[in-house]
Amino acid sequence: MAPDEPMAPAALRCLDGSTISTAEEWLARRRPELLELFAEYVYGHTPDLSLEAVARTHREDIVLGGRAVRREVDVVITGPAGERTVQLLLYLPTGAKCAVPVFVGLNFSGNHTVDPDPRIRPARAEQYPPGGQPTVDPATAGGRGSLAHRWPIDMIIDSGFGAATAFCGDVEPDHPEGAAHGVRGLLADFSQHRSGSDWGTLGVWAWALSRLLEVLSDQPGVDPDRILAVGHSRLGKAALWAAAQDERFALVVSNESGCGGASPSRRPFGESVHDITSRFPHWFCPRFAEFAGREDDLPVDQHLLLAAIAPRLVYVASAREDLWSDPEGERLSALAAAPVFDLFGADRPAGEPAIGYHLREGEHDILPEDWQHYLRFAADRLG
Ligand code: GTR
Repeated sequence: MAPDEPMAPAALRCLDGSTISTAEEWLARRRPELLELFAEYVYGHTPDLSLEAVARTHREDIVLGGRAVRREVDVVITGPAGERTVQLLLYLPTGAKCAVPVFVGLNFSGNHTVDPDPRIRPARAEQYPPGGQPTVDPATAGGRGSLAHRWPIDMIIDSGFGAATAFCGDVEPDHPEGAAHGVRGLLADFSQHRSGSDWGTLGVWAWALSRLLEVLSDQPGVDPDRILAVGHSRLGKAALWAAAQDERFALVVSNESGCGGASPSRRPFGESVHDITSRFPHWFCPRFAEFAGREDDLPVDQHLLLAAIAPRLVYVASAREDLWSDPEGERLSALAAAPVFDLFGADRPAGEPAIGYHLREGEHDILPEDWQHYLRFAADRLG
């Protein structure tokens, strides 16, 4: 793809060649077609799971000098082959006069890395990839608060929002054999063998985000109509796929989600389909790997994932030195999705861009500076 070519495939043209010109046509025809294509070729189909998710409050504490309540909620997921607990860490402002919007996202290394408070239960060793060096030492919980900069809870609370997070390894450990030790292992017909359009870890993480949304919707103090998905990098890919499928998410933030997230697969820059499917074969459906080196044959590209979220809110963020994620590609994707948001443009004040975007200086990470943008965008747009 040359840099100034329009991004293919065209957002407003259906597979049968017909053109979409209204919001109604988009919702009735093109969006369902795109969701099916992303399931078939990229992430795999999300099955209708016969799994029950029940929430139980484990403990509640007043934190941040009285400005927030922190709840640890156990989300117990039960299937024919057993049960699994996803620990949800939820912070809500104590001073709110009404139910607040809440950001929800998975974290990389355990809830105890988000907040140094020793009362938070550490993640267990088996939730990490075997042999992979976890960011923290799960045995001693030595990494308490080590990733707190990614979750600036005080800033989020003081802006009138709530924040909720759970460890991605609680849902399913991040390695090729992780499925057996996660949610998929609870299914009666679980098999480690996958083919074609069978879902992968990103699909399972996205599924879990929808379960967390349901749990949050029932929590006192949370506004169920303003639950906002957020994710960094691989977890940003999962957040986008969750929000594309589940219209209950009012907004999604993609922080440097890169290849398989906001960056176009067709752009020969940064991580390629070959790179990502060789290193992380478990993330996508097996079929996605067949497009390594022939990305132009994919019937979708990632700007269409952003478009599938319209007219709900989307924010894409990049970092200048994070070349592996292709910051320019992420920006071009957001631009290429804009015509779809414009179909719904009557709902937006003139001149307001459809999708939020920023490029900050620095490397691959999610920083308080990024959150400042997300909080401002969400406050402006959610009303
Ligand atoms: C990298 C991977 C990226 C991105 C990143 C992350 O190794 O190649 O696609 O997901 O990990 O999640 O931090």
